[in-house]
Amino acid sequence: MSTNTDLASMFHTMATILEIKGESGFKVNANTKVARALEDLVEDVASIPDLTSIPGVGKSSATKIQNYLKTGQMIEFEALRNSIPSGLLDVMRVQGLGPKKVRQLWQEADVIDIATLRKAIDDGRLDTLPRMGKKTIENISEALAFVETSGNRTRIGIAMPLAESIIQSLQEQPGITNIAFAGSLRRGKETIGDIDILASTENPMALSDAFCTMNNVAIVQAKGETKCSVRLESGMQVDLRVVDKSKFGAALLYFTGSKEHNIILRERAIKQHKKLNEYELEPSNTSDTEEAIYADLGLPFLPPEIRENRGELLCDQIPNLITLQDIRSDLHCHTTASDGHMSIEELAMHAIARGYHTIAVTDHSQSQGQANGLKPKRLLQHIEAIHTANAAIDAITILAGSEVDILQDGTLDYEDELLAKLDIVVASPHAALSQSSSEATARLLKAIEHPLVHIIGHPTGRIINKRKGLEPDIPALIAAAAQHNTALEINANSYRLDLRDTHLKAAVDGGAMLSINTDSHRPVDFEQLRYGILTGRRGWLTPEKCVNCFTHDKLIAWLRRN
Ligand code: DGT
Ligand code: CA
Ligand code: CA
Ligand code: ZN
Repeated sequence: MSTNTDLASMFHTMATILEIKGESGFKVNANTKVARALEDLVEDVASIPDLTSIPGVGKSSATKIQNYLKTGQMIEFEALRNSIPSGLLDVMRVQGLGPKKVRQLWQEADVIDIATLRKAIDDGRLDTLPRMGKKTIENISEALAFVETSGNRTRIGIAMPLAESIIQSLQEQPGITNIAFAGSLRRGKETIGDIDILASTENPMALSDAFCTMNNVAIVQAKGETKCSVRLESGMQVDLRVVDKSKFGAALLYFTGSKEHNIILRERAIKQHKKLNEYELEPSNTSDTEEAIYADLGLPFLPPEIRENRGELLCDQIPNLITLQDIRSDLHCHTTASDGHMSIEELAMHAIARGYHTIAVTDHSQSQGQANGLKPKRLLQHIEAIHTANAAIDAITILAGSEVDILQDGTLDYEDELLAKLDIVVASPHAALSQSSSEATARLLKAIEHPLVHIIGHPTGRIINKRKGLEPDIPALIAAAAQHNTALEINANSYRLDLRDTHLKAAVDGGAMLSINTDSHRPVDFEQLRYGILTGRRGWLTPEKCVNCFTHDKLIAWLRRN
């Protein structure tokens, strides 16, 4: 379905560029309309014989779409993109800058990208522009700093604890009846644009005062009884919306999104001659909870993580998505033998405290010099030590494993004879992460097909906001993993979340087994499991498909499958 999304984003971009160029509202709207129509489309656009049958798509747009489907290119899109300085679209990423302001900055202050915007602010060029007050320039400067330093999206591992602590502190306020976070955070996305908090209270003033004076607030951008916006010192933007208690469900549903999910829900309501918006579902009296609204629309409760318009309204039964409680083992962890900070026994104690029946010790292999990877002789001693600890501790099974490097050409970092002595083998790529897609595919396929490999650890090696990682042919990997009964990992660490949600959904649909592991090096790392679970849920993962949810005996049988 990515064609629909790709095309929608192209039409949105064309609308934006036309607006930056000062073209007529009619032209801009026509493109926006097509973009929205493509976003709403349930079936693949390529499967529709007559594109003008899509509401909002006229003859000329249909031709553009057809050409794109045929050639993978859209001449009009390329031409438009080349008609303005390419950096102007980056300037659009600065919070608070829309196409009209960007046009003004471009035409009247020679701003063509992020760098020239900063220069224009610094040399005072903006001070004399009309409709550009001191406060506006300050806000732009603040927002720009965020784009310059951290990109504009925050890892969920940062945003989630932040939102939870904000909610915890606001919960104490007098008169609060409901408070929750919504938005991409509630949907468990790997990165968060801003934090959306929703509350009902009998004392709105007390709540907005408390919110705007939290000690990590850098600037208050808006303060009212129904909406407040602040930017935290970390650069994170947080919005608070206050709604009537009787409408809390409708508002929570709306602000949880995704936008795409809202659109298909609203259409369903319209078909039933009802009206759904951010305030309520009309005409029924069901707006206080999400459950009631879904039920009224003839739907089961849809977990926030799958509200992405990826088929959630179309399936007969929503699968029983994986939860934290389903996890019974962690199969990728490090000790002081390589670059971890726990002994084998400490690792075991943490796993016991979490109620696991099994923990795998998987230290790094020999070529990971900087991580103190184990040479074969040290690995043999380590296996001994792990087996001894396992015999001494009754409450848990400790598996002797390795996180063996998948070398550039797909061979593994130990001989098969040594790998065969291990209870579990997690094979991961660490180096050569910028090789070509076809090389990466061949490399990973070789590891997946290897009879001694159980799990492919963080398959692409990406680091969120920092490193793209490998870009293998994911469907090919999934097919091979399903065939060879090799599990693909969701590395729960919020820097990784690799496999990512969309790949994971394909893996689930493709019949591959998955494994959610924390890759713990320190005790606190175990806490990252929740992000792996959220990602799993976003990929529609059920416990049956996740080896970490197996009973002890089933897991051991799976490990010995070859
Ligand atoms: P983010 O913050 O970029 O990570 O993503 P979200 O999903 O949190 O988006 P945000 O913060 O812009 O808006 C929160 C929710 O509000 C969003 O998920 C759906 C809803 N929403 C926002 N704008 C629109 C809109 O134009 N149409 C509809 N139907 N819903 C919207
Ligand atoms: Ca948001
Ligand atoms: Ca927001
Ligand atoms: Zn690791």
